[in-house]
Amino acid sequence: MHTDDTIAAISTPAGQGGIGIVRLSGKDAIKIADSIFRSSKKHRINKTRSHRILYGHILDPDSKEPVDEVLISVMKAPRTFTREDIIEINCHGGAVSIRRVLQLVIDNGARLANPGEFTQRAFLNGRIDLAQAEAVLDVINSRTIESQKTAVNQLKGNLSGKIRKIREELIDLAALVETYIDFPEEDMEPLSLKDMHNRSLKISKALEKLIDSAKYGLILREGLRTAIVGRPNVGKSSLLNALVEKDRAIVTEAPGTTRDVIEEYLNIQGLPLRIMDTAGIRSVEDIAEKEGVRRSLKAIEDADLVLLVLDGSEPLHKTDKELIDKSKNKKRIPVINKTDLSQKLKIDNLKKDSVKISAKKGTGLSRLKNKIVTTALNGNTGSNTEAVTNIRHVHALEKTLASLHAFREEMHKRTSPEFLSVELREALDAVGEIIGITTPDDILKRIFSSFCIGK
Ligand SMILES: Nc1nc2c(ncn2[C@@H]2O[C@H](COP(=O)(O)OP(=O)(O)OP(=O)(O)O)[C@@H](O)[C@H]2O)c(=O)[nH]1
Ligand SMILES: [Mg+2]
Repeated sequence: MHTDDTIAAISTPAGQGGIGIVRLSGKDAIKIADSIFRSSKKHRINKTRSHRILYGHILDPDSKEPVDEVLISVMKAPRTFTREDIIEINCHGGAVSIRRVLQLVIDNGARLANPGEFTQRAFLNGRIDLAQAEAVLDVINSRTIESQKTAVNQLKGNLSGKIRKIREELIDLAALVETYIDFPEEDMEPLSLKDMHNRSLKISKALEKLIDSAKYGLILREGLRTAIVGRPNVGKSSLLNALVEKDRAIVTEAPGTTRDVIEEYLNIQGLPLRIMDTAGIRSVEDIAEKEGVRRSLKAIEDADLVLLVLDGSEPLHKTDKELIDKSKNKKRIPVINKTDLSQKLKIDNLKKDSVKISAKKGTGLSRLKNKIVTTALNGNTGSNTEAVTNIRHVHALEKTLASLHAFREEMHKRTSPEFLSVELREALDAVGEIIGITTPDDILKRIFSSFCIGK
């Protein structure tokens, strides 16, 4: 990884907009910008104080033709996002003018940035740690206020602070163990064994608490995968449309209308849902419908939550029973639809968890929404904007926890301090991966390559 060159990219989304920003970072950012910028007051960027904005024109240095009228933000190292000199050229937001400016910047010595390379430099130059860098992406990608708040907290360093504290406690514990390696003639006393045991338990508790918060946090970040399933014609697509409040899926009186999985996003009380309408399940010969049924069964498997739709106006079918069975190990809400018609359905054992609705008339929907939130969060209703939201972090926390567990086991077996110290070293490495202290290069690469260009 070399950071001695100057990178440039368009940092605003493609398409037309009021403004578009070309961003530069690196040791030649100011020189390059000066070579194509003319201010009417003859201001030079290199003579300008940091954190100022200059007005002027970008000129083609060969033809001296004006390319665009711009504002230039000047941010000089080290008080910048990347800790390098940063120049942001605010152009007009059309596709042509911003691309011409980018091309000029490249012609004059900058290199096109890789995805996430600005953030990567911020990380490599110690401006933010890895968990904060990941939070940058989460802020951009968040879909609800709750998930955005959680991402901003992580960006502020709240999670990193907790991780650093755990690391420090692990280092203290490791130091205790090391004393017995350094003075082998001293036997490990019961008192200090107890102390080490208690310290490691305390760290494990903190880890468990973080892992626990991820149950909510992962949903917050990824969206709760919710599958609407049921046999044909029970009103699954009608339910999807009612929930998202638009005519998203086709509804007809003919069974077998939906053939493919239709996905929509929905925000219920801050809980992001990826809600999927599926093909009605029955045994069929039609090839396309058969494939649809296969996908529906897969959707049940993959779902975090299953909305099992039953037709209240008909007795329970064999297929209903099969679906009740197929989804029994899932978080599931039986939804009894068509309650506007006379009711013939009998489901004694599922009744208490079920919610009655009429997708057609729009009744019972707010009760269903409440039930979705409580079922999804398992009573964990407190909005926890400090939650761990990243599966990579969860894995690292679990690895740390496992090493600490092994540490205590070995301690009880009176294993020699050298071996105990190995377990703690592993715990330290695992927890350090979260903030980028011990993260392998390939993982770093993967993380930053998932960013957009210009971030
Ligand atoms: N009376 C009444 N009819 C409903 C209700 N919900 C849906 N329907 C009707 O039931 C029929 C089937 O609705 P869909 O939403 O297409 O059913 P589906 O489960 O998606 O069906 P497939 O895609 O074929 O599996 C349509 O004629 C709807 O108008 C309801 O609450 N009450
Ligand atoms: Mg349908």
